[in-house]
Amino acid sequence: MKTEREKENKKEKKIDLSLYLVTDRRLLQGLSLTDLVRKAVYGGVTVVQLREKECSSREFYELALELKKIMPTEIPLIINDRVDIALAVRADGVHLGQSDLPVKTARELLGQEAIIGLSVENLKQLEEALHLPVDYLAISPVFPTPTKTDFSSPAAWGLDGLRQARNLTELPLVAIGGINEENAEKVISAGADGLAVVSAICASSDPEQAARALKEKIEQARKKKN
Ligand code: TZP
Ligand code: MG
Repeated sequence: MKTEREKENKKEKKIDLSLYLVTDRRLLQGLSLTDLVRKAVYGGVTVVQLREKECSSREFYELALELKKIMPTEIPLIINDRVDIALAVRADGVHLGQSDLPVKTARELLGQEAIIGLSVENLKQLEEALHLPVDYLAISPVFPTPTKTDFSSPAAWGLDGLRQARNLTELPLVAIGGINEENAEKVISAGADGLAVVSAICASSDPEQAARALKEKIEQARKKKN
């Protein structure tokens, strides 16, 4: 059953979460961040999240401004963790983890229009999130991944966990962690509304083609479902 909060959120925005790029400059194969994002957008990504774990606030801010300049307005720019940066650059939204600012505080600061996503690492966090003013949840990590290892829960969700999450909520779900061309269809078939990837696009020598191939898998999986 949908909570009042879920109903409210559903009414508010339509976000295409199909192919959600999470950036990591450390993995780029000789491209600048803006070139990576340009190519990924040509290849079909539908959301871009700027994720920076090591740089100064000033650098984060400037990178976000650069991305905003080159991204088509219909592709949302989401800032990882930092509500202040999202506000400063007027990004489309923020993606929060369990140890970032509380979702309610972020919502108060960013307003109703902003897109707010939250990573959930286990069922307890998912159940708690159903009462929060979020627009989507990231099921994190769906598979183990070397790209991020500091999870509070020891086990990855797996496809069964993702199916279980799907049965508990109608909130949009993005799966993240270890997703690639090989497993993309299975992840969509298990109930994800979208795939969030870091290395499958950032570490590719051809990010445009990598995005296109993932997008095709998503479309194929959706066709099989219907
Ligand atoms: N959050 C959960 S898993 C992850 C993040 C940022 C990293 C995913 O990276 P990859 O390379 O797509 O497995
Ligand atoms: Mg975070």
